[in-house]
Amino acid sequence: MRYAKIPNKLFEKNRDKVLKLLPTSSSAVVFSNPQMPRNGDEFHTYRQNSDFFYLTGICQEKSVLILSNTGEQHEYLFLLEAKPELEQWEGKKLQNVEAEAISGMKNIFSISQFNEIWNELVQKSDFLFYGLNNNPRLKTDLLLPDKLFGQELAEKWKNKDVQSLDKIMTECRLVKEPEEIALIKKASDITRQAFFEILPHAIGGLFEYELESIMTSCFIRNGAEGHAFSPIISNGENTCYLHYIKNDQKLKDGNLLLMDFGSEYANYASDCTRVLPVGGKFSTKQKMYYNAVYSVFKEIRNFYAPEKTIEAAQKETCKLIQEELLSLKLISKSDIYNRGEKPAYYKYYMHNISHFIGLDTHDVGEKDVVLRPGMVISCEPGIYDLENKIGIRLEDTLVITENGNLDLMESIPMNPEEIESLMK
Ligand SMILES: [Mn+2]
Repeated sequence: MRYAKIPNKLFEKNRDKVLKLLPTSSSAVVFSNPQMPRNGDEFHTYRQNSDFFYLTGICQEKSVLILSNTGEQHEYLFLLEAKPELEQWEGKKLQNVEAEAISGMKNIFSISQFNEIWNELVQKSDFLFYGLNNNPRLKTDLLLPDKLFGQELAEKWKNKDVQSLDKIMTECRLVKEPEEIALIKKASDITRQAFFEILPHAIGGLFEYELESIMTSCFIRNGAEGHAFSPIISNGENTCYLHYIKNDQKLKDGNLLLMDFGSEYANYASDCTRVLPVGGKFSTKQKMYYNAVYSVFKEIRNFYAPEKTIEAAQKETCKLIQEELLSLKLISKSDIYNRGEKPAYYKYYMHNISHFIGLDTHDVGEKDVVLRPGMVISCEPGIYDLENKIGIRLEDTLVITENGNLDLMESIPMNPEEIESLMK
């Protein structure tokens, strides 16, 4: 592990939360992520299934967790056998005693015993749950093993109630424990360091990917796994393309540089966006746009508090952005009244203000979830004007607190004057 050991109390708490939400006479199975093929005989760098990590802290492939309330024993962990002939090539695999220290689970078996134990538990259960990444934004044609297993369960056990575990997992993962917030803070601090390392390199002539390499180096050097998501490093016109990730253009003095990036530490994400003037000085027009987004950011950040929703924040943001667009003379009052299919602001602001952040950058939870202390969200207003090659988005990672929120990225400079003076 590259990260400091996480107290296994966290994973115990997490399992208890899920067990409490399971109806009487339930057994639930969660699989580790499969190794995803890359090309040739290579796999992509392994990343654990977020639900599996949340419940076990185990980052090894071919692992399975069962949670069941049908008998004395509530937890079963299955691991691949650490055979010398496998370890010769792949390095040491987890021993039971190590897996116990990580997860806090004592009831550990070989993966070869899974079918037998699962089938016994099924006999005693009325409800069967299978782990499934049901993120509504995930679009894939791949038939993933957890989905396949769920289909098989439903076909095989017609007399049982077979369900996906995702609603229960969402409910549990939405509110972060203090240990989780500490990990997101650590990821945010590493992201902050990368910002400062990049600052002197935001100069014409360098390529966007050279800045990416500084980021990557800073992340890895500080114990992060790497990027929580493919970083967006764009300058000029490309700042207006929301998910531009090619990062292959040359920086040009006088352009804006937009960086949407974040490190992933112990599988926890951070998410930050900053905009710099390439060469160190914003033009008058760029600064007008920048200040428009900056003032929306400051106002909407104060909106986040318990009982609010992302949906409500979105409405509020759109109102604020509309006002700014009127001041910038990008839209007129008559554009607002004579709107077409989309409101007038939509041409310049077309995305959501927030998403939840946790083990996934776009973490579980929908826009109508009522915010509670311990939830972690992004705040990211933007204005994109392709004609002027000005794309500005400003984004921090926030923790909802009893009285409002805590901005984990407050110390990453956002004030345009401060940015200019740092770049001198
Ligand atoms: Mn974001």
